[in-house]
Order: sequence, then C-alpha cells, then structure tokens
Amino acid sequence: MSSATLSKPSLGQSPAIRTGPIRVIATSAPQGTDESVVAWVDSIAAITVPDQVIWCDGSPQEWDGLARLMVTQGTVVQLNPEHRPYSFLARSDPSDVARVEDRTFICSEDETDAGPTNNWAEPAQMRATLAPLFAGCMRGRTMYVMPFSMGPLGSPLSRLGVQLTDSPYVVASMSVMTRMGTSALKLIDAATAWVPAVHSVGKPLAEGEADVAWPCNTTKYISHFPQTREIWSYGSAYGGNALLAKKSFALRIASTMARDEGWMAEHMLILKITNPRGKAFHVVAAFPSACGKTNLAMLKPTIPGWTVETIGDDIAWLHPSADGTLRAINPEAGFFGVAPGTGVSTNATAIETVWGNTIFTNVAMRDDGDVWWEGLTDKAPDHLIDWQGNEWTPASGTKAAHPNSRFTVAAKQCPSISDDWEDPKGVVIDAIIFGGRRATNVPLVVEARDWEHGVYLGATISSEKTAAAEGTVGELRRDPFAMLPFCGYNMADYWANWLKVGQQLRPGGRMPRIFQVNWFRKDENGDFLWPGFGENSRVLEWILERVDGKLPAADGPLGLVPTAGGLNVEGLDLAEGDLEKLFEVDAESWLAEADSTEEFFATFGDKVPAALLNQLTVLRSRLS
Ligand code: OXD
Ligand code: MN
Repeated sequence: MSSATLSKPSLGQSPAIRTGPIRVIATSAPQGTDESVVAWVDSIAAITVPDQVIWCDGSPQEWDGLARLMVTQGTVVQLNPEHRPYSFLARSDPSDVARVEDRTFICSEDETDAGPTNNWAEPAQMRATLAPLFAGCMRGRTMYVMPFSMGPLGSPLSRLGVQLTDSPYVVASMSVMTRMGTSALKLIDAATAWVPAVHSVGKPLAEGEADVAWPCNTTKYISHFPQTREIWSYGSAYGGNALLAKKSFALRIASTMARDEGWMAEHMLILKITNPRGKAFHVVAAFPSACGKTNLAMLKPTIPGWTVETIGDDIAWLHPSADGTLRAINPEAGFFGVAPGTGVSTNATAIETVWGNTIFTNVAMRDDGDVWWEGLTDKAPDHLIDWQGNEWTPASGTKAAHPNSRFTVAAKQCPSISDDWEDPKGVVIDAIIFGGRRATNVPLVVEARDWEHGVYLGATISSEKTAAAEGTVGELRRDPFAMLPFCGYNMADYWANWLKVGQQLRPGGRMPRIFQVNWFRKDENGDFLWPGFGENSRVLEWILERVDGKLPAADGPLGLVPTAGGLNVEGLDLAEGDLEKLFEVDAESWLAEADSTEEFFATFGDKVPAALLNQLTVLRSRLS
C-alpha cells in the first residue's frame, strides 16, 4: 500500500515548519504568576543551574520554535510533508526506549504504604540520593517551565501541575498530551493545590561541549513522593519516565489524591457507545498492556446500528457525584500510542488520526520520507531506515521499528473523538470492563453479580505473557485493575478504596455494572476462538443490552453469562462448538486459580479487604 493512501491530505495545514519570526520568549514568570510557583521554580533553578529558564505558554509559535530547535539539534527529523504534514520522527538513544519499572520508586514514609507491588524507598534517603544527581544537572541547557491541567481547564474534576524539564522533546510532547501553558498557569492561585514535577535528562553540558541528539543518563530514577505529591525524574527522556503528567501524575500521584479525596484514578480507556435505538452509554475499560486497548478505544463496530466514539485511550479519573452516579474525565489531551500492530486493517481510526501533526518516536522511515512500522501494512517496504538510523530491508532479520515505538498526537485529531470528551462535568459511566489476555479459563464475557464481585474481578486480573515480553510464554502476570506499575500506594488499600467508592454510588440507580471480558481464549490447537477487533462490538452489545435491561442472563459459577442465543453471533463464522468453548468453566483449573489468588492475596497480609476474601470463598463454593 502506498503511503499516500495512509495519510489524509493536509487541510490548510502548513506543510513545513513555519518560518515567521521567533516569538518573544518569556524568560521570567508571566505577570500574575502565583508566588508559590515562582518560588519553587527559582529554588529548582538554583539547584539545577540551567543557562536560562523559559516559561512555556503552550502556543503554536512556541511549538514551532521547539520543532526548529529539535531539527537543528538532530533530536528529530521532519517527515516528508506531502505524506505526513507537520510531523516529526525522533530516534531515542537505544538504551532509553521504555518505562523503567525497576527504576520507579514510591517514596512513602512507611514501607507498607507502598505495598508489595511497588519499589519502595525511604523519602529522606531518596532525597539524599537525588540531591547530588540534580545538583547542576541542567548546566548548559534551558529549563522549561510547563504549567498544565490534567482534565478540561477549570473543571472541578481536573487537577493542576507544573513540570520543569531540560528536554525540548518533552516540552513538545507534553504540549500535545496535556493542556499546557498560560491558561493552566492562570488557574493557579494561593488557594490551589498543584503537583510539582522535576525532570532532567541528567546530562549537563560542560563549556563548549557539543550536545547529542538524545541526551539521557544510564542512571535513572523515577521517584514519587505521595505525601508531598512530588515527582522527581532523572536520566530518561522517554514516555512515561519523562512525560510526568501521564503515568507519574495521572495514575501514581493521582491515585493517592483520589484515595484521600474519595475518587479513583484508573488505567482505563473511556468510550461513548450508541445503540440502534439512539440511546447513548459510557463505558470505561481496564486492560494490561498488549491487550488491544487502543484498538478498543477506536473500535469500528461490525454490527449494524451501533456507533462507538472515543473519549480516552489510557487514563480515566472516576468521581462519584452527588446524584449517585460515577462520572469520568479523560485527564489527557493526546494519545501516546504504541505504533507496531496498529494498522489499516486492525485500527484504521488510529491510522487516520496520525495523518499529520504527529511526533513519531523510534519507528522506521521510508525512502519517501514517511514512516513505517511492523503491522502498519501487511507487506514491509523493500527498503527502510530502521529506528536506530540503519539501513534495513526485509532480509535484515530485525524489527524496523522498536516494539515500543510510539505516536504522539492530539486527541482532537481522532475522527472517532466524541463530542462530550471534554465535558467539564465528566460523563456518567454505565459499565466498567476488566480484561486480560487469557488463552484458557476466562470466558468471553461475564457480568459481576454486584459491585463487590466486580471489585474481585478487577483485583484478580491477570494476563499471559506474550513472546515479546520477558519470562515464560503463557506464564500469568497478576495485574490488578491493570494498575500493577501505576498504583501510588498499597494495592490492597486501593481495593478498599474501590469498595468505599462503590458504597457512595446509589444501588439500583445508574450505578455502573461491572463486566470481565477475554478476547484471547484459544482452542486445543492454539487458535483463537473469537475473531476480536470490530467483532468485539457484539460483546459490547450484550453488555449494554444487559445494562439497558433488555436481556436476561444465566447465573454461572463465575458470574452472569449470556443465555442461549443471548450473544449476537449472527453472520459470524464460528466453528461448531466454539461458542460453548468460549464460555466453558473447568472447575478443576478454576479451583487451582482460586488457590493462586489466595497466595497472591496473602502477599498483602491483613490489608486485603474482607469483602474480597469473602468473594474467594463464594467462588470456591460455587465451583464445588
Ligand atoms: C502505556 C502503558 O504506555 O500502559 O500506556 O505502558
Ligand atoms: Mn497505559
């Protein structure tokens, strides 16, 4: 397929970097900036000693300036504007390509507050470790001040932060991923809480020293201080390690704010789904990585009459509101999506979204100056420049794009973005879905009997490791609520928070119903039983017809499942007996799974909520 058919023609968008005069840069705080922000920025500049400090305004002119600077420094190359208008390709240092979970720390005063699933470090000790690293770490560089809002500007459900960074790539990315700039800064006054986040690539430049295209450091610390709500990140410029608004703030720190304030910060996509009767629902869904979350966020239904619109692809903040409903906002403003596996046949909407105005990182470059990655098209081009800048042909035997290569693009550019995606009140959630990649055991869809059972389903999410991941293929990784690397406090206390929030929602009203799905069950030959992708709309149909009271369900040992004929499989090419296999419950393997859950719960000691232990007892008795 030619790249011309992959990209939309530019709609009045300048095909090249604009060449007007560089705007006047704010090297001192804009007038009216709250004293707390000024004092903090000054204090960090005194430690990190940058050559200059720039206060970001979030304007397109500022973005242009950053793009020009990054092109000059070799951090990015501009893609051919005929194919990919106003888009750039960054190649990171090969040692800086992903989130570093083993260098990510939760520095709570008390070790038990971090819990067994986090790396804990004593706060004073971490501060002592970081102090010499941050001392003078921005020498020879510019320190950028980025005020940002997570969530729509001014929404009572949004929260504010200020990130400092010495990486122009991080500024350009944060300006896509968040509402960044002067309008966010204006919302901070003496009474406003805001999260301070300090980021450095950890590569100061000596007098006259030439810079490298992707500065970073082999020493890395992604440190969170939940008590003081601070983030300190050192040594990486990649993704969640450096765009601190995302995993660090919107999940790790926000989950602790949410616990204290009575809401929930979740690793979930948000959808608006409209049925053929014109009734709209909102759904959130949590999946561990490599389970097709972006594909679901941009799903094109195969069943007639249903429409799916996107509100968020990664993070949802869920607030119980006074009317007893659960309201969700997407705190982010952009998508930082994994490129490989995103293709014309698997996620056409994502491909349309990245038609232009996109930063690509670690994908391959075509000879015509456009991008390529594994899975974009069925056939690889005959020649590429790979993610490390080397010549590549299909005979090279290596991946042309890094498996964790990404696109960074504004959410508003997504053709399926919903008109209520920025509703400051949030959208009322009707259903919560938990999923994982399970070749065995877990049925295609199960409905929780009640909130507590639903919390048990979330707490026991596990996903099989794929060949791409470290470890034994098929080995189960427990990933409760898909939050394993993202919960800023003890996971068992987090389960207790879910139970507590549930009590605030009005039962029998519009309390969201909870479901578990598994698109990945295989038959005895190792073939997938369910076609997945757009056909997953059939499962969404069952879920929402249940929510709408239009369908009965059968009570099974694991929860409520479709009655015979309840799941719409009309026109699907399922082999004889496959539907039964998709819902088969093998008591013996489920009893073994219950034992493994008991062991997992035991790692949290006496913090596990009694309601979840009770669910385990109920499961065992229903199985036997
Ligand atoms: C992500 C992740 O990048 O979950 O969204 O790792
Ligand atoms: Mn994620």
